[in-house]
Amino acid sequence: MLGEEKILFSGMQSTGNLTLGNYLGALKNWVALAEEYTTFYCVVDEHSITVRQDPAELRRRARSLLTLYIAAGLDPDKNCIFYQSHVSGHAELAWILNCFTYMGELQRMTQFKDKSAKHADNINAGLFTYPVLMAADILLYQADVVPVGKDQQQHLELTRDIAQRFNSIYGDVFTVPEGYYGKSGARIMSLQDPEKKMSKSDENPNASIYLMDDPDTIMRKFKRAVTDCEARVAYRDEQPGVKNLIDIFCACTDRTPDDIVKEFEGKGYGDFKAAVGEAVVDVLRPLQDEYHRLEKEKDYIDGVIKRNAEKAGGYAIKTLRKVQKKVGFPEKVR
Ligand code: ATP
Ligand code: LTN
Repeated sequence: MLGEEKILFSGMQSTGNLTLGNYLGALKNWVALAEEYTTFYCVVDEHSITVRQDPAELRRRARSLLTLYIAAGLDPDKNCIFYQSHVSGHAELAWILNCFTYMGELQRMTQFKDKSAKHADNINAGLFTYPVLMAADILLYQADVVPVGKDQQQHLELTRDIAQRFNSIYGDVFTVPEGYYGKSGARIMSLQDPEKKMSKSDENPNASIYLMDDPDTIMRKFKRAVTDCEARVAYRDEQPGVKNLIDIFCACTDRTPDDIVKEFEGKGYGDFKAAVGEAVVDVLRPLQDEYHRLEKEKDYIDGVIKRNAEKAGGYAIKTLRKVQKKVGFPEKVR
């Protein structure tokens, strides 16, 4: 209940197919934390249009992502699972927070720099102010904790700065949130370039394991994963490809790097890669089965979408009204 339990907010963009990085870096932690908090798990579809999208495809992916949240183990009766675009408060608060965020702060964001390099033909203002909308998502629900992968740490720190700045002017309006970065899996790297994070928008399908990949595809991608010519399973920065595979193995099995290095002492990369592949297949199988079952439950999913949008909207409006009053917007005449 609000006021008793602490509040957790997190979200994912409905762009591309979810990868193992999204699962191990975020979704898996969401499930682990769900019991301890009042939770809001959002499909942040408004963030997705910072990059051009096909409308039908975006709609399909948003529903698929929402279904996947449930398939991963989040009970939609206990966790508020909803679409960002169904709660207008996100965009409304984002506008206000835009006026409390500096250009210089946004210019420093590495995700903006990366994405504007990648989409040089469409460097739109939304891409630039993306972190402000993310801050609005979080602050609207007065979240205490935000589980994300390490790549989002910079955005989360900006959210904290915006909250503190607003509070220092208007009093205690926002809870200042903490980031939560899981122990293992916080940064899963590309299987083809271990210096780059595994990303659902990577053009090379061999770089990522998609959550819906079948076992043969998974095994094949691991077989082809880039390693090195050391021919030794070791957990060290000089062997980033092998290190990443160990990280994946650990996150899927809850084992430690030491333990894995010992098991593969004197063995080649072939055996090791096959073992990592099998661990991943085992983790993804139940999730895929549940997803395919839920996909067919149209009325059930529709009900979840409707109920939870209303519930989220109820929380959001409280913060929004408070903020509007603080900044000096006239109250509505009733
Ligand atoms: P895109 O490539 O489209 O920017 P993405 O794969 O980075 O997308 P997001 O929707 O931006 O995915 O992120 C969803 C969540 O997954 C975030 O919490 C993010 O930190 C986490 N995440 C994304 N990629 C990784 C990764 N390689 N390792 C660990 N966590 C990740
Ligand atoms: N920016 C995040 C997605 C995101 C998010 C959020 C995560 C949007 N709003 C609020 C946590 C909380 C990303 O690109 N991964």
